[in-house]
Amino acid sequence: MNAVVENPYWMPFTANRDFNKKPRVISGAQGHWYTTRDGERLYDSFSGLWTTGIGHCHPKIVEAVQKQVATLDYSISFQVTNDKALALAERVTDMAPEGISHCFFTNSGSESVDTALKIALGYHRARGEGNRTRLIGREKGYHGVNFGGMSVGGMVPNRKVFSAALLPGVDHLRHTLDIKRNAFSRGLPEHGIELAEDLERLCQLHDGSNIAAVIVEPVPGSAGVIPPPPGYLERLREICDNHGILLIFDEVIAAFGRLGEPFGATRFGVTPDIITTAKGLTNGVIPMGAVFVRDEIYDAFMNGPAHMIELFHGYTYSGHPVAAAAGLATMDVYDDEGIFEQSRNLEQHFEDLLHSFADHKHVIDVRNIGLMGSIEMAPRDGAPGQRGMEVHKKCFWDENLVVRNGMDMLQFSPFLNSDPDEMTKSFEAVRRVLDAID
Ligand code: PXG
Repeated sequence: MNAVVENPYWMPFTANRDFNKKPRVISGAQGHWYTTRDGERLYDSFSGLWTTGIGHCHPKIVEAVQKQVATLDYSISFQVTNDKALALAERVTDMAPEGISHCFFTNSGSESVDTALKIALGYHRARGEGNRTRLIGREKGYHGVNFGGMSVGGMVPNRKVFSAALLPGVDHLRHTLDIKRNAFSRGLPEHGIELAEDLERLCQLHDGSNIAAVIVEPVPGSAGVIPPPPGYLERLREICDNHGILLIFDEVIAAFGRLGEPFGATRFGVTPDIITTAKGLTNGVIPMGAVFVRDEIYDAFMNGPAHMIELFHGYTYSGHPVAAAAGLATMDVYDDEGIFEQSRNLEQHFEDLLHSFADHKHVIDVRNIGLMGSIEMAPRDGAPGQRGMEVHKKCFWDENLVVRNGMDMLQFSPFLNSDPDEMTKSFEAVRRVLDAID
C-alpha cells in the first residue's frame, strides 16, 4: 500500500518512508520516561528535543496549564495583552543579564531568530544607520528553519534546496569544530580562539559599518555540541563593540539551565545584545519563545508619535496566555527545586559517562559542556548517517531508550534533574548497542 495513504502525517526532519515501515509512536510520558502506544516504557535521554529539562508532565506545570486554559484560553495579542504574558516577561527579564529588561514573545526558536534579525535591522535604521544591513552567521550554526534563520544558519542540508531563496548580504564565520586538534576535549577545547578573527576579516572586507549583527549559538547544539574555545566568545564581543555590530546569542538550547545557569551568556560571562530562546522557557509543554534585548535596543524603537506601532512585527500567538502560564510554572519549578544547581551538580557524572566512550572502536570524538553532550562516530564507508540511525533505532526497540542522532553523532541532553543511576544505565544501554553494531 502507498505510504502516503498509510500515514497522512508528513513528519518533520524524518526519514518518512523508513519510519512508516515500523513507526515509533509515543502516547504518554511521566517524569523521565515515555510510554509508547504499545505500552512500553522508554527512558528519554534527550529531554524531549532539548526542551523538557525538568521532566514530563510535572504536576505544577500540568496544574497551571489546566487552570489557565479554563480561565483565559486566548486573548488578542495586538494592542491588548494578558496578565500571564506580563508576569512572564517580568519574571524572565529579571533572570537576564544586567541591562536586558525587555523581551518579545514568539512561538518557537525559529520565530525567535527571525524576530531577532528583524529587531537588529530595525534598531540600526532607527538610529540612522540603515546602511547596516549585512548579517553574519557561522558554519554549522542552527538557527531554525525560517528564511532568516536558514540564511544565517550553516547546516548544509537545511540550505541546499533553498539556496536561491536565502537572504542576500549574509556571510558566515568558519565553525570551530577541529577534531584533529581538539578530539576528546572535556568541556572547552584548547584550540581555535584565532577563528574569532574571521569576524574582523569580514569587517575589513565589507567595512564594519555595513554589518548589522552577528548571530551564533554559544554552544552549537544541532551540529553536535561544539563548545567554544576559551576566549572565543569574548573576542567576538570585542570585535562587535569595535565596529558597532550587534551580537546575538541563539540560546534556544543553552538558556534555562542546560549550562547550569539561566543563560549561556551568564555561564560564559559574555553579554550579547540580543538573546533568542524557546524550548526551556516552558519546559517544552506549550510552544513559546522569547527574544531578550538590551535596553538601548528597546529604547531606540521608542521614538516617533506615541500612538504609532514601533515595530511592525508580531504573532497571533505572541504571549499566549496558556503558554505564558506554562512558562511561569516552569520558572517556579526552576526556583523551587533548585534545578539549575542540580544541573551543575550532574555535569561531572555526565562528562565521565560520555568520555567512557573515548576508547570505543566506532567513536572519533566526544564533546560536552554543561548537560549538552555528543558522541561522534565514524561514518560507514559510502553510507554517512547510517550507523547513527541504526543506533537510534536499536536503542528504541532493543533498549527502551530514546537517543537522538544527527547523522553519525549521538546527541545527549539529559534531564536537568536526572537521577545519576538512571543516567548511568542509559549510557550502559548505548554501549551495548554500539558493541552490537558494525
Ligand atoms: N535555534 C537553535 C539554537 C535551536 O537549537 C532553533 C533555533 C529552532 O527552534 P524551533 O523551535 O523553531 O525548532 C533550534 C531548534 C537537534 C535539534 O537534534 C535541535 C533543534 C531542533 C530540532 C532538532 O539537535 N533546535
